[in-house]
Amino acid sequence: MTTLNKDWLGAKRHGGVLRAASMSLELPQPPKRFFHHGWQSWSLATWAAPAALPIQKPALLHPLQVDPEFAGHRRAHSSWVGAVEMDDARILLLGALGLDAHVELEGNRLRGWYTAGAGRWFIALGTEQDVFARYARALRRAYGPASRKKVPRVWSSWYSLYAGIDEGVLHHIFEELGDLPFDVLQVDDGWERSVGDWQPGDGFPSGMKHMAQKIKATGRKAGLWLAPLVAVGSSRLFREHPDWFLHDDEGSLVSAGFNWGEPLFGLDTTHEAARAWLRQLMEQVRAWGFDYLKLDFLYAGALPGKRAKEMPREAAYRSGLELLRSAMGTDAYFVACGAPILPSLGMCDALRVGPDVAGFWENHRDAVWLRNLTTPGARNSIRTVLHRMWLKPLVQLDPDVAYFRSVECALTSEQKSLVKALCLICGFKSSSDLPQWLTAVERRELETFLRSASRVEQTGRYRYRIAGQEVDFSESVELPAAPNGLDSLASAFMGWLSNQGWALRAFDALSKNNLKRLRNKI
Ligand code: 9PG
Repeated sequence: MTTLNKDWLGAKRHGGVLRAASMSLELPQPPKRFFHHGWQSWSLATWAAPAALPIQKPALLHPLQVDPEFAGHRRAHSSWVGAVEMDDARILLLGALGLDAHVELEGNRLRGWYTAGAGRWFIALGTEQDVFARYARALRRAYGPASRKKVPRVWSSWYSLYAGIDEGVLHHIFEELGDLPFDVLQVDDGWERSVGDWQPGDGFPSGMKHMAQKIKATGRKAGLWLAPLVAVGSSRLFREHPDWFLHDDEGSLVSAGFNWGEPLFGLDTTHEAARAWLRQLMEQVRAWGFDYLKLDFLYAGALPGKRAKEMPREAAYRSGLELLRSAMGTDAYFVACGAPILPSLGMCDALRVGPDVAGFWENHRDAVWLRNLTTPGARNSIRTVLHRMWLKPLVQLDPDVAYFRSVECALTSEQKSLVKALCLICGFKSSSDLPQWLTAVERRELETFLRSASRVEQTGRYRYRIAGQEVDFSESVELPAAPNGLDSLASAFMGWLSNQGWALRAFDALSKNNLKRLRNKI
């Protein structure tokens, strides 16, 4: 263990890179705030009180929303990088340059450790902007700079029709999109037979090559969503090859969470047969004609478990990503989503850096009762994305879509503007709005957004000037208060209910009804 005592803070020159299995930095007193960096795209990143974050519920979703090994950690925990704000407003940052690293705060000690031996640590003290910029530079030396490909403007099917898509409806939408300046039309979840079985489902009788051709005939690139490292229990892939999936030391399957009304399992990316299958899958989607791939639920390849080849889970994940990248080719545009942050650097063109946006601001059930800030919602997305902006030199940042419609959207125009501003700051523009749902004015606003090249300046921790206009996100990033009174009763009940597979299955059935309703609105 390398220990630096508090006198070190008074030294003239701080910072630099040290190699150690664990680090302990002594602070003069407990800090005012702690920077928590969540494990994967959807996990919360935020400044908060210097204590453990409340344990989010339901536990059933921990593998899918946070690093499950640290979901109940009793001290303030952060994946790869933590920082503290001291009394004099200076920021001390402790960040790993390796991949199997964690940071925690206990009282006046900021600690970091690697799970598999010694690794490099970056330490910096100064203003927030400065220490994060320096850490990003050190990471850039290790993992390379952000992709130099032109950031595409993307229309995606998810945030309008969700899984309720079929080829007829998509063809119709492509026609209605007309000459809106999108570079990519991306088919999201809903095309596949099943999560694990990446063949077109019943709604796509003409096949995916035909779908890609239809898109390319509009003069744009074809995009496709897949979740190659995860499978639902009912998929053929899982039933035929349970041995390709992660197991624990006792031989039980490792949970990758619950979605699509079913338990999920994560692929062992070190298993030779699974790797051959992954390679073929990527070659197949490229042969279909898709050049933009949104690979989702990638965390499933980085979960704790026993692997065919023993190695740290982050290294196993990264070798999976290396394989996916080489099989798809460097010319494909690769968006990593639901992806552990540091282990994805250098492997993808863009990285989703926050939870899903949604056509609403915040869900009281999730935010207050379940204390879960990783679920879809514009506020959750804004909060986490803003705390990941420092990653910009390392990877193109996908903050998710902006909304221009009023149909099927409960966001106020001010909230929509904040989401739009977030996209402009990231420099990544996408939308799922159905042209049929837009008024003439809204369609023009979308077009202006897609064509705009805005000058962005950061003027405070949560303040930006975009094309001369001040945007203040301070209220958006505030954390919900702990539940009390009736809310704490509801919290206990919902915590229990949301952890029941049958209840999640019932939610899924309800959402299927909603899909039918949406379909009837086209
Ligand atoms: C398709 C979607 C969209 C979306 C992705 C991902 O349970 N969860 O916490 C959860 C989070 C995100 C999520 C699904 C479930 O959405 O981010 O853009 O592609 O999958 O299913």
